[in-house]
Amino acid sequence: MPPDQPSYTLRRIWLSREEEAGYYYGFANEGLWPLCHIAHVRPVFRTTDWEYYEAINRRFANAVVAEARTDDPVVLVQDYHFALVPRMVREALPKATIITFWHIPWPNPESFGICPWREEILEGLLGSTILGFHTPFHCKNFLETVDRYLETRIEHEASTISYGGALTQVESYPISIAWPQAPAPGAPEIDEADTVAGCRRTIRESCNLPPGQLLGIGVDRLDYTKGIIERFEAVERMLELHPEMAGRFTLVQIAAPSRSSLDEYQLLETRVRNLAERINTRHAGAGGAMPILLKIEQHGAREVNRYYRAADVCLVTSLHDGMNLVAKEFIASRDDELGVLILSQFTGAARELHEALIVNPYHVEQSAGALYRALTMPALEQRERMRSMRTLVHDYNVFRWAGHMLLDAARLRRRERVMTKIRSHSRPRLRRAASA
Ligand code: GDG
Repeated sequence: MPPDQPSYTLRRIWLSREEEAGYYYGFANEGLWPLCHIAHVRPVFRTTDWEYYEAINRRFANAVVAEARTDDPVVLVQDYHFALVPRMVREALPKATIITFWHIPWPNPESFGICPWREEILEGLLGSTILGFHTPFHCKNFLETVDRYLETRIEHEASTISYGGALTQVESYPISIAWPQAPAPGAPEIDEADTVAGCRRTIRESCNLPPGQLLGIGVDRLDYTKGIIERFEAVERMLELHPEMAGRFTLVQIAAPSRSSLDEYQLLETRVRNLAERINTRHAGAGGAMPILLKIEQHGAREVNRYYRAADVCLVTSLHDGMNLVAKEFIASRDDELGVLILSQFTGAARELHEALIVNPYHVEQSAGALYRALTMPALEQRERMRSMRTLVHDYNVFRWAGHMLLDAARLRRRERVMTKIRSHSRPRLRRAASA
């Protein structure tokens, strides 16, 4: 992979339909996903799903162990689908350095305690050498959860957990994106259609909107954690408070279908469609421009980028989100230093992007106010805010994220090697002392 420029080998692990339903849709996405997000959707736990989850985690762990070329490989485990893999790999390869990254929030101990297999999940994760979360708050929740349900020794200052004689370092590593590459010297000029002016023009044309239309953009998987309903309600409230905006403002909502075989997701799609229709009927402008253009389909990455560049405001209103990369992608796309980001306080990104308009998505009036403020913000203020956020996302990009974890792992490996050496030097001396 990637096929046109092979640089690494991807090994696929095959699942049957029943395994996919139990392991992926069931335990991972009807159990762990709602369990870890405060979005008021009740997690569903079934013993059969758990059994699939264990079996598939075992299958992946076995594949990793079979790929290992040394007895102390570095293994990276990604996300909530693989909570048991770290311990399974650790049992087969005790000297491995296992870095696990949990991409979603970690809830408080009471919420996590709902999971009937909470001890097993915690034990699984504590097979890791390093366990990463997006924010210090998620780390704190994890430490408190372990403290509540397992017999361990926790060093809060060092953020380590000692369990069964092994140590796990719990750290925050806020994820980011790859900063777009600047064109190489002498490279041909970028296509007119991809300039900000070109994107503004062609996106409005393709959406049948007038050239001067104020445009908002939302890009999400169609998921109940993303606050799409609350976003639409904020648009409606803004139009009620500022009727002069009717017909002048449109929110384009890209909603990529996701986990659509699950009931909660089908229900959400119906609610989102109905609400958009109701708001459009009530608030369509005189010229016919709708307040909400709902696009429930997968878009190409270049296309998504063109929407970011065409927009006046990007709305990220998640009810709970580990990080939220859309916020960072929007910023990276705006080399014109314009555009306003409205960002939910319940995202990891809000811990870093202080110059966004931070909102509580449950507070409709507040979000509506922020939307109006964004649409009327002077260019000078937009530029100040955008410039500062661009510096941050440029500097803390995804390579820093990965590099930071790998450097920490290298430090722990070095320490372990030194300790092994010291132990092997001191052993003969201890034996001599004992015999004397
Ligand atoms: C999890 C955590 C954490 C969306 N629609 C389309 C499309 N997208 C892309 C966006 C963005 C990505 O999907 C969504 O990323 P998020 O970070 O917002 O959210 P999750 O998928 O829930 O990811 C999250 C993340 O892991 C990383 O750790 O930030 O908190 O929940 O890149 O652009 N991309 C394309 N077409 C679409 O229609 N091409």
